[in-house]
Amino acid sequence: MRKISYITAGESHGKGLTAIIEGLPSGFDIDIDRINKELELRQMGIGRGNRMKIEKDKIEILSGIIDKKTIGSPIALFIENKDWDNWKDIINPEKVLKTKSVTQPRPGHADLSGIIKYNFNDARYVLERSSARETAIRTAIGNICRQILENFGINIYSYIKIFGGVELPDIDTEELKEKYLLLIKDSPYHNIIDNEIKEVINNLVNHTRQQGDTLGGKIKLVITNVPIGLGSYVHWERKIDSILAQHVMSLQAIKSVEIGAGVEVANMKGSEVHDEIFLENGKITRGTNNAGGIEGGMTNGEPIIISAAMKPIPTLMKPKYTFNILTGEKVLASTERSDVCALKAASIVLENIIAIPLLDFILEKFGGDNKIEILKRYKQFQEEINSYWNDGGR
Ligand code: EPS
Repeated sequence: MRKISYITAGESHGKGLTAIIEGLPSGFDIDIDRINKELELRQMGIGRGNRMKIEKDKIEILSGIIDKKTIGSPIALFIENKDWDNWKDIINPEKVLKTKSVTQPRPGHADLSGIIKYNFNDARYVLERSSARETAIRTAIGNICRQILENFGINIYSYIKIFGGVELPDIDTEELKEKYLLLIKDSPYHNIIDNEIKEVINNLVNHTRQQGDTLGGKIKLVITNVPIGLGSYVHWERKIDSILAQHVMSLQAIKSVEIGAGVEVANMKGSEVHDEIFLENGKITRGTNNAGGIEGGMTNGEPIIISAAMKPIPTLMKPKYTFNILTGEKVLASTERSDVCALKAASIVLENIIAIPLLDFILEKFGGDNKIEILKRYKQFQEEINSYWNDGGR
């Protein structure tokens, strides 16, 4: 990242989660209720477990925002873990206490490589930080960036494309924009609107829970009104697709990231993949968007489309085989209270965290320390782009 930096800290059952974000310009309105709304949405969704009945995530802003506006200083954030009340005699930085040991590393989890890497004899120390609880604070950071991006007209949507192997229809961008706030965002089923499919999904989740198993899926992100030319083809670490992919891949349990037609391009001919370019009334348009809004490491003005596959959560109530790290004997993996599926949560997290690198690219291109100068440059750029072709081209 070129302009923004951030760091998060906090354990899943520790006192809370914290973060500092640095590099944001001054003068942008930040609505705290909107951050809290995203935190609430992140906690819901079909397939979530009992932890979500304990937590009621609320953001505390410790610095960097005054009178509901960014002031250019680092923003420090905190979210309390309500569950810490039940854990303070187990996990506590000030006392040496008996930990709730995890010695039977779960296949698919960070447990085993984590204990080897950090020389622990208890995977508790690993899972406390590798837990997706950390995504609460990243959602808050992301939402601050997302609120700033909205000043540039950029909006971010998501929908579930595969829920535990059940393929759901693609949603056209215009339809998504229309239905999103009304039908999708507040629903624990996200874009599963059809009652029959809801029932299928409910049965699937209940059955999977009874079986002690878990489910994954695929999420699509759609980002609209992105200006042409964010990122660059000139050097590998400036390609916007590589940076966006890194952010998506950094979300716990994500195993693949695709842009536009993604893996399907392997089965298509060039004539099928590449989106034709039209100039209509001075505006550039494309017939299709297989490129997912990115060509040559740069945005091309079409919506950015990103798909992410989430693996099923590795904590299985009917566990798989592993070995005990203290005795070496073959045993079943440790079990802990967990979720059956967290696809809605992951959708909300992705919508917000993708705003962090996007804002970074906006700040790189349009620069400045405060809202007025950045928006002025952005407006001037848009006016110039729009007038190129009306004036008969370059
Ligand atoms: C998680 C396990 C569960 C989830 C948790 C992520 O927590 P617990 O072990 O306390 O039941 O609920 O997600 C959250 C706490 C959250 O806020 O999203 C894991 O192992 O990753």
